[in-house]
Amino acid sequence: MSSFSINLLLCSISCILVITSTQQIVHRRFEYKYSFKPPYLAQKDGSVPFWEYGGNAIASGESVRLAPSLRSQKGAIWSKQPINFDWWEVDIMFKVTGRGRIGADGLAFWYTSQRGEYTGDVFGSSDRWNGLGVIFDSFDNDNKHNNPYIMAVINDGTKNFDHKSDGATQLLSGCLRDFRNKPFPTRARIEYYMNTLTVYFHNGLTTNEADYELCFRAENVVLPRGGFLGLSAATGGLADDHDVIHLLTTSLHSAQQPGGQQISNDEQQKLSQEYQEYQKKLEQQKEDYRKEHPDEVREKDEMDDWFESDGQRELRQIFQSLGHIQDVTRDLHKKVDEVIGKQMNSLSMLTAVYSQSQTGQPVQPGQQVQMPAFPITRHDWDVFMSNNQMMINTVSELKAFTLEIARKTDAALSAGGGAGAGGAAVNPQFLSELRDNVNQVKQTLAGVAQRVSAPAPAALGGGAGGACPSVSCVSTGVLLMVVSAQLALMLLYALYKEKKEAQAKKFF
Ligand SMILES: [Ca+2]
Ligand SMILES: [Ca+2]
Repeated sequence: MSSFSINLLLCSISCILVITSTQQIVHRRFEYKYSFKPPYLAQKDGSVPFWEYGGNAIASGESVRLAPSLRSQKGAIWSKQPINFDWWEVDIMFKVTGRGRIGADGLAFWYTSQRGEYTGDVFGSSDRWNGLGVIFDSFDNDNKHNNPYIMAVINDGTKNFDHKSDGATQLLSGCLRDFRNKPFPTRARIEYYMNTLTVYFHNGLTTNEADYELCFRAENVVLPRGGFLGLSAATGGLADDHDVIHLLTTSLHSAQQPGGQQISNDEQQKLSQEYQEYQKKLEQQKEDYRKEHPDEVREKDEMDDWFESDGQRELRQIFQSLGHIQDVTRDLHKKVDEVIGKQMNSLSMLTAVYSQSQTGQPVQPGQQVQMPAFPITRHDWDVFMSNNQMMINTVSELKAFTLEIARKTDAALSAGGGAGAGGAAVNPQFLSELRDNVNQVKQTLAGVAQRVSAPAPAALGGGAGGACPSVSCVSTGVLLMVVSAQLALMLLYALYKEKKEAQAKKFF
């Protein structure tokens, strides 16, 4: 067995040991024997471990091209073994790309009691299948302008797929989604649990894991037990490239299912032993490889990325604390917004009270006067404004500081990564500098938090304006004028900034 397949096995076994259930009662287990993924998807001899492919399909290290963009091509890949669990989830990452505005024919995922042909009539696989086909149909045969379409078709082995109607009368359920020519690979997650079939689709406009959308959910679906997993694709007169980047299978076990939820001690021991053996083998092979290819040692050492050194761990911890600081900053930002909102409220209240006192209207019974009737002085206003400005400055300083740290961390990480690949440790000077910076940010944050929570000194209190005579220092008109002048200035600045940005964009 080559070192690449050992890599895959090692990773998969560790995945089994590491993956724990995130959902309440569903226990999940990654099934490496029913999965393939890059890198080293195919080995040097072109074979894909645990899978067989045929027809026009070609496997490389990075993907399986089920059908290339040539006329009338068909290809498929099938798991060598039938599955040995009842409920599962399959995540497929694929790309259907072509230069035409429309393409053909499409791609299909299969879960069937028998493996299909490699050059069959239904998207590259056999007709009259027994089980489930999830079909990504690119070409609109019935000309109803409803393709590309994703649909599930269940067959008991007796029916022929009706291409003329795009399977419209046979499908269990489906959804209209365009999966061709997306900036990132599209993805589908097919879940079969407790006789409920759910298909989610990721439109490939982002790489965000959270962007799966529900395509459909169907209940009371009964599929044959112990089926084979497969993928196939076909082209016609029009032709797209049909590439599958990964197929990841996870078995799902309910808490009640005996043996499903937890690996027994024996099994765990066996797996650990297997893991140790593979690790030894891998080390041995790495050593041999180093002896044979001294020049390529550096590239080979990338496998060490699976394990973290002390320096890497420290960097990871710094990243985590940076993330934490970001959260705190966001909270602070919210609080500052709240404070500003409250200040605006107080200001409007003050204006109302002041205008009332000016007109000499008596306060109506039941009307609440929350603030004493006093005018806002110029001095109070200045203090208020300077406090505000101080807060804004502090927040922007904080932002610049955080960015600086992020930049330094990036630099340190890349320096550390480079050094790590060379076998050396991360520069401790970088780390201590980073730590100091993080501590400084923490202190600054604490200072800001104190300032935000502390009562604004003198502002709006009127105490500092004690020297002011009982006659108002500033009339409502003047106050409103100052406020509107301030607003106008802000507006002008925003416009100016926007113009500058637009100019800058033009330049780049
Ligand atoms: Ca079609
Ligand atoms: Ca159609």
